[in-house]
Amino acid sequence: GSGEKERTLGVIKPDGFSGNYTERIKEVIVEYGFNINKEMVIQLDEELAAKFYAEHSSKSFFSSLIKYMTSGPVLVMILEKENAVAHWRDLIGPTDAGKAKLTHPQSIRAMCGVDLEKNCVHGSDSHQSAEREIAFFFKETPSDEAVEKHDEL
Ligand code: DGI
Repeated sequence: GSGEKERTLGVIKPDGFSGNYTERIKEVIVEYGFNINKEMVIQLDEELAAKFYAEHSSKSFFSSLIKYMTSGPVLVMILEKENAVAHWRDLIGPTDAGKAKLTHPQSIRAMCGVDLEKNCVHGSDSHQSAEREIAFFFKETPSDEAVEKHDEL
């Protein structure tokens, strides 16, 4: 197509990263025509994880989600292609990785996720949240440096 490129935020969560799924996931990303503009490995602390998932702060699963997201390093990526937000959501599959194995066996969550919480990867759910989440992790200055608080490991 001739449409404009769009960016989205992709995250390989602690189980995916420590489970050595990173290379396979990156192969899929490249196969499907995404460009990985930037990437960074970071260990989230509770404060950052809670900010990232602020919309879920009142949910019963929130503390468990924060514990999971801080259990090891994550790989954060800016993914670019036409229609990147929707396409990445399609590729990762449904939130519940257990269900994904049944209904979307080709999806990334089916490949490396476990259940409704440990679902291996994140994808922004809209163009607006993609830009907000990219700004959350990456300081976009001419020097393109990651923000100080998110030092690379
Ligand atoms: O955008 P998604 O990651 O697909 O899903 P979401 O924004 O609704 O939820 C964010 C994350 O929170 C999700 O990836 C896993 C976790 N989560 C969502 N719903 C539940 C949940 N974790 C538990 N334990 N129980 C839930 O109902």
